Amino acid sequence: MAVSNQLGKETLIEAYRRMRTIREFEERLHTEFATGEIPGFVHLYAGEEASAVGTILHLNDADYVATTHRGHGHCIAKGVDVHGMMAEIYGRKTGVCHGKGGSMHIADLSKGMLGANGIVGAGGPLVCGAALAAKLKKTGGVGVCFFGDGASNQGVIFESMNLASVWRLPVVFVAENNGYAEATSSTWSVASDNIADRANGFGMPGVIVDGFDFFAVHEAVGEAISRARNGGGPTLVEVKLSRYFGHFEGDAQTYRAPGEVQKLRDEKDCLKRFEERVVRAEVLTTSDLRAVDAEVKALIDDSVVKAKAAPLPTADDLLTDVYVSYP
Ligand SMILES: Cc1ncc(C[n+]2csc(CCOP(=O)(O)OP(=O)(O)O)c2C)c(N)n1
Ligand SMILES: [Mg+2]
Repeated sequence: MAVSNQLGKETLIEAYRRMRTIREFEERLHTEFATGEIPGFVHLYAGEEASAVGTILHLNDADYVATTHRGHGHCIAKGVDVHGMMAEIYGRKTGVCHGKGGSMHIADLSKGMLGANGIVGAGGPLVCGAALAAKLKKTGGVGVCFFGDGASNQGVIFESMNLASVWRLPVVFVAENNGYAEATSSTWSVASDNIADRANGFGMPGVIVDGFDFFAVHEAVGEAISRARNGGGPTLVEVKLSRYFGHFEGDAQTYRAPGEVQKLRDEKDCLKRFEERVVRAEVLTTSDLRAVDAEVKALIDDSVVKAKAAPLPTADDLLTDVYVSYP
C-alpha cells in the first residue's frame, strides 16, 4: 500500500509527532518516577502509541474519548496540553486538573477528553452518554471508548456495547489487548479467542487489527468512525499490541519471559515500523523525523523542569472544582 496515497506529508508528520511525544513522555516518566518525586500510581503506555494516534487522528475537539488508568497516550493524542499533563502528574497547581487528579484522573473537556479512569471498564457508560448527547444534539460527534483486555471481561463493557447497539450510538469501542491485565495473561483470562469475536453477540461489526502498525489501526478505525458518524452505529475494534513497561511503575514483571520486551522493541516497535514505511515510500526523510525527535525532546525536558518548579495546590484549593454548575 503506497503511504502517499493514503495520507499527506503533513498528516504523517503530525502522526509521528504525536507518537514520538507519547513515547518520550512515557520514557521520561519511567526515569523520573524512580526518583520518588512523582506521587501516586503511574501506568505507562509506551509501546501502544499506534493505537492511540491511529485512532484519534480521525477525531476533532467535538468528538469524545474515554481512556483508562493507562491514559497518557490517549490524552496526548487528543491534544491535551503536554505541560499541563506533566504538571498534573507531579500534582502541581498548574496541572490540567490543578494538580488534584494526577496520572489517573487527567481530563480536559475542552478537548473532548472525558478522562483517565481508575475504575476498569468505566469509560463505556461515559462514552455512551457522550455519544447519546452528540446524537440528540446532532453535533456529528462520535465517542471512542478505549479499554483493555482485562476490562473486556467487565460487565459494564458488555452493557455499554449492548446499549450502544440498541440505541445505534456513534461509538467506537477500541479494545487494546496488550496481553495482560496486571499480571494475568489474556490468553488465560479472555474466554473467546479474540475480544473482537464478542461483537457479534452485540449486533455490531468486530475487527482485529495489528496494533504495532499505525497504518493498519488508522485504516480499520477510520472505517468504524465513518460508520458511526454516518448513523451506522457502533463497532468493536480489537487492537493487538503490547506494553513496554510494567503494569504500574515499580512492577517487577516476574510474569513476563526474559527478553520479551526487548524482542518487541527490536522487532515490532510501532515508531520504527512507521519510519521504515514512510522513508521507503519517500514521503518523509529520516532528517524530517529526527527534527521532530529534537522538538519533542525539548518539549518534554521543558515540561519536566516547569512541573518541578510549579507550586503545589493549597489547602483552600481543596474546596474548588468539587461541584459543576449546569446552566
Ligand atoms: C473495577 C476495577 N476492578 C479492578 C481494578 C484493579 N485493576 C486496575 S488495572 C487492572 C488491570 C486492567 O487490565 P487491562 O484492562 O488489560 O488494562 P491494561 O492495564 O493492560 O492497560 C485491574 C484489575 C480496578 N481498578 N477497577
Ligand atoms: Mg491489558
